[in-house]
Amino acid sequence: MTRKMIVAGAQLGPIARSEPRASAVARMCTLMRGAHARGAQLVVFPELALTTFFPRWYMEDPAEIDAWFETEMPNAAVQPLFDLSVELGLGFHLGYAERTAEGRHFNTAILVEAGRIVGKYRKIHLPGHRENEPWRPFQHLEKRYFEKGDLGFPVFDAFGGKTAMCICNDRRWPETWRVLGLGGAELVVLGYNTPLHYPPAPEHDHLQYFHNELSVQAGCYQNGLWAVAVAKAGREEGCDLIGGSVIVAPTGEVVARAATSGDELITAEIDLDRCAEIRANIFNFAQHREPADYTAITAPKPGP
Ligand code: CDT
Repeated sequence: MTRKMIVAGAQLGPIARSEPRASAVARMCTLMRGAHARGAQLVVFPELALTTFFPRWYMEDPAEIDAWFETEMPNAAVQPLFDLSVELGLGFHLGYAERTAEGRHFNTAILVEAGRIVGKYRKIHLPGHRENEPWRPFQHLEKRYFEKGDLGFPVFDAFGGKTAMCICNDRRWPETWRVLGLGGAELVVLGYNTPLHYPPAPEHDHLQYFHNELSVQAGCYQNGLWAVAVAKAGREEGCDLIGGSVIVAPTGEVVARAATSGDELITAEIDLDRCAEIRANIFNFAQHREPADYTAITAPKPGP
């Protein structure tokens, strides 16, 4: 049986603070229909895809904060995505803010096959800060609004292979990719919201697109897997978010790249069997890894 399939990245342009979920979902449904027309079996949406990137604002009122979170998945607002998944036989990956029944808050992503949730991940590397920092032109308060994910880095039997997720800042960490690679992942899907301007080190602003591709390409090559990395892009509430959504092969080569900062589909045919080109050779973990010399990687981190 062939392990080839067409995957799509559904980049989203800006979502306004006032834009209702129904509007974002309608845009996503249009992209799903486009992906289906191109023969895709899986479409990947960005991180926190249902709303504007709300961690850019400092909030104290719990009710105001909770309004950005989903308490059920699926729910009425996102049901059209699930219905379309069944109608088109098209799976999807969706990032959203999750509030659990116990009142815990996570930056979450799911995998949906034929309208059914088959995988869930909660973001582990939470960037930014906890308190208001008025010197910044915009905040990045993920450490305030989310708990660190508690599901580890799971790998799922989905879409005909071993499929896994990470979210935005996770992609910059080699540990993310290596743990997923060790778990057997053949395809990693991820969404991101990456501002063009990084207030603590603005001298790196011109490198944002480069660092995105560098991270994803290295993760793919060094672990012999495919990735679909998808942006929320464009000028959102005065904050420029990079686009640059990409599909990357196990060789590290970019096989599809977005050209705009708006709603845009990218697609590629991927062959999961190509992971072996790397895994049976240069990065044959069983033959060549030396974990006894890597203990510093898992040593407890020093205090803050
Ligand atoms: N969403 C997210 O994780 N964004 C970060 C921005 C840089 S850290 C403030 C990223 O790694 O792209």
